[in-house]
Amino acid sequence: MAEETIFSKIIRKEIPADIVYQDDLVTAFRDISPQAPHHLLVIPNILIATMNDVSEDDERYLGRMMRVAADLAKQEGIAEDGYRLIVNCNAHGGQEVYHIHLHLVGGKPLGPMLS
Ligand code: DGP
Repeated sequence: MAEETIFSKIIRKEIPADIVYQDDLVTAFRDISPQAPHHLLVIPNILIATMNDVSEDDERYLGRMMRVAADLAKQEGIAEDGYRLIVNCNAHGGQEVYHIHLHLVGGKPLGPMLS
């Protein structure tokens, strides 16, 4: 069983976060350390530690995360110019928080890859 992270506390509103969207499946909030003018995180409301742990039963969470990210990009006013969605996995992927999260990053040209 994976250990809870700070993101579980954000979902339960036990610690402050700039939550921009929440429903029965996902929560979205502003990244504490933004890498671009717009940097949101979209997470499932259940603990899935890494992409390696995603099961068929989790598909509705993953699907909702993608759709909500697309809606938020429009809400943030960055959909037309474009943006990037990123999921980091484990050490080589640069994952720091072991509760999967979709980064929604935009508001400037991002180049070929984020470092
Ligand atoms: P990753 O490297 O993909 O695991 O990214 C984790 C992101 O989570 C990183 O961009 C910073 C963000 N983050 C970590 N702790 C907190 C927190 O307590 N609040 C918020 N809003 N973001 C956090």
